[in-house]
Amino acid sequence: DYPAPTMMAVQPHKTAIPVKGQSKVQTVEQMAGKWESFSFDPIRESEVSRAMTRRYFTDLDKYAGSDIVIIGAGSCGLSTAYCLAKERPDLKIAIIEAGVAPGGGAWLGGQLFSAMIMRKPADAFLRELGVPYEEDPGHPSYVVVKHAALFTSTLLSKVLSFPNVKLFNATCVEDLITRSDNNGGISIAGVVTNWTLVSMHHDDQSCMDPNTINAPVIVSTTGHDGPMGAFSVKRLVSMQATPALGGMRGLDMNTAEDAIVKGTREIIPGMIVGGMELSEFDGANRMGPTFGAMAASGIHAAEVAIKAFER
Ligand code: AHZ
Repeated sequence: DYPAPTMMAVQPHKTAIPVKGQSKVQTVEQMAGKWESFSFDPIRESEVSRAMTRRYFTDLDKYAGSDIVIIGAGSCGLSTAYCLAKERPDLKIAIIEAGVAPGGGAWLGGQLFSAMIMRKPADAFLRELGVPYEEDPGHPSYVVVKHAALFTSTLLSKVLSFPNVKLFNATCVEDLITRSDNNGGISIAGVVTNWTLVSMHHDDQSCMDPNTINAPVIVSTTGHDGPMGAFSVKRLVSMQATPALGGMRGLDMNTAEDAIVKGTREIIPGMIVGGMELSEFDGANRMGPTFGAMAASGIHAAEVAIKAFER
């Protein structure tokens, strides 16, 4: 059997390019027309397990002390991650996403419709990412991305390409790590995590204690209330760190988008809230299927997070 690799030997980001085995095939074109003789390079099954687990556990070790944790990989959280990672390649940024699939509600434009509407001036973020869009003739105030998934997959792939970002998906933030000050206030010192499947079964399984990530700054973008949404602001209320939530209000695109972008801020020391989670805290309107505010709130959240980190 092969010896288990030591933690010291693992360099996850330097092994991203596949090492050639026995295969003579170098390009896709060279595969064509040779299917009779096609075969994969040989592999031992346990190698596959080790290749995955040693990287995952190395990342768990590395990001147990993160610089910034983003909770929720929806359109706002991913926009925050992109801006943070681009601006500060020196920071360790962990993204914790409860779902298996990151992206939150941004895989469709609204209901089951494909097109994603972005009100100007958030079209600047599409140009930044290189996402193609079209103008709607006679409607100069917004642009249209032909499929919301084109925006979300482009943003996600760019975020995941940054070497200083780790996405832990299927992982849930189930509590906040807090510190008390002498005046009865609290500040944030990280997050408490668990596998989402475990978090969903605390009532019918024996206790499985969670894991922790320390970080001086967290950005919470868990969306508006729902099965898991508005997690961090609801937790602040239950620990009596803030008064009752304002509660998200009805749909009004014109007030909602400006309010979310302007209101993106640090609500207690070390915790920045952006995207639709903020609508629950502030009692702001919802905007429905227009996504410019999620991108702009992410840009704003990244700016506030860097200031908080540098304090
Ligand atoms: O799975 C959630 C989703 O991907 C994740 N999440 C929630 N609670 C979590 C927890 N731990 C880890 N405790 C958690 N992850 O957070 C993500 C939130 O994404 P979203 O798309 O729901 O929120 P957003 O604020 O990024 O975008 C909102 C998009 C909306 S909602 C809306 C309306 O209802 O009017 N309009 C827009 C544009």
